Amino acid sequence: ATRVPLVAGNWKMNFDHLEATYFVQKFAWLLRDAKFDYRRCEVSLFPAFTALRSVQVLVEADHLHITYGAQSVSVTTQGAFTGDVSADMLARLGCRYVIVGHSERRKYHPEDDANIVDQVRAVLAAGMQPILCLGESFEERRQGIELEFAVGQAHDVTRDLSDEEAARLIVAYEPVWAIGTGMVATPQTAQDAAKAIRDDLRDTFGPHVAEVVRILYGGSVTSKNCTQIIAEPDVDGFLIGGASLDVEELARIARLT
Ligand code: G2H
Repeated sequence: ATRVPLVAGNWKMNFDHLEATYFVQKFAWLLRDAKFDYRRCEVSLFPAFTALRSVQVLVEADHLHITYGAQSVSVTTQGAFTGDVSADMLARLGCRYVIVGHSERRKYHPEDDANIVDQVRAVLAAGMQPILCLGESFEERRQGIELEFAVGQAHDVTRDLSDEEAARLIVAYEPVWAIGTGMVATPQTAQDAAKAIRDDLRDTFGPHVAEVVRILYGGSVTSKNCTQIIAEPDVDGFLIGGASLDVEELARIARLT
């Protein structure tokens, strides 16, 4: 496959704009020292809204090859929506991606599949790419229905997209039981889910979309487990939470991916 792997650091609600600036500078130095090839593997950071402008200024001033995006987005374009941030605002900050439907958003905010579909549409309409997060909880896994569940989530959110829109998707398979728990999925589990999701994309949109869409694994990824998981043919990178807060660890994962 010609898919360039993506290492995405989801900082969640960590790092203010000064900490983010310091992190990005150090991260860029570490990768430069390691002669990191950004064409071989893309690295992307997901700061809080308050740090995005600082990251943009630094990336542009220093001509960094790091991409970045936001962790969520409003489904509306403008107006009386106190506390929300629109997709156009994010696009103007140079965001390439927006994480959509992370399990923490589904849990702590009223984000259901309908809202997530609208976020995906808003991100695409603003010229960015959604990183659609999904994955089963422990209960579905216990019942043995984890693949149907994850594929169903992907299918329900994406089925009404055009082929052109679907080709710009990124999917992050993040089993809820693996998020922040230290219980990483086995490489085979990650591969099985990624393959099932890719097969469904092929059935819905055809071989081109199935070939180009990157499918990430997320959930307790570290430099100790990333090498085995990325060796799987349908896993195209990682969405990394806890380990992305340690700059040396994130640089290590990028080098190993
Ligand atoms: C899953 C992941 C990042 P962590 O939420 O999206 O977090 O790597 O801490 O499990």
